[in-house]
Amino acid sequence: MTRTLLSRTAIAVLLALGLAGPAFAHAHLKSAVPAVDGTVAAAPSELDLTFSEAINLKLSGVKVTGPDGGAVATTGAMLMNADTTLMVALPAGLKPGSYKVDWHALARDGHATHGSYGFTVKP
Ligand SMILES: [Cu+2]
Repeated sequence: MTRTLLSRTAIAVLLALGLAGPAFAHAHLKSAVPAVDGTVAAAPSELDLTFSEAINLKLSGVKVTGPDGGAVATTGAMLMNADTTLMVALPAGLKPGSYKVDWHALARDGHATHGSYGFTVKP
């Protein structure tokens, strides 16, 4: 009796773990505009970061560093595409050079992820 109950519990736990896997994935950066490590001919007016999962706007964000090492002010962060794409506006007329984007994201399962990439604005 006890043994049957234990194995039933074990099976239930294994099933729950197996089913929980895909539903509780972390938010990984899938793509970005401008592209990760890409070069653009004109100064972009916004950044779009698309994640593998829906993210929490208040607990996600980006820090952009310009060619001179200074912080670039971003504004108007919002989510699109069923909350998987984070969009932030950039100041007009970004100077040519290399930019670094440090991002952090909180997925709906409560897991935080972060990373960084660069993009270049052509002279
Ligand atoms: Cu997760």
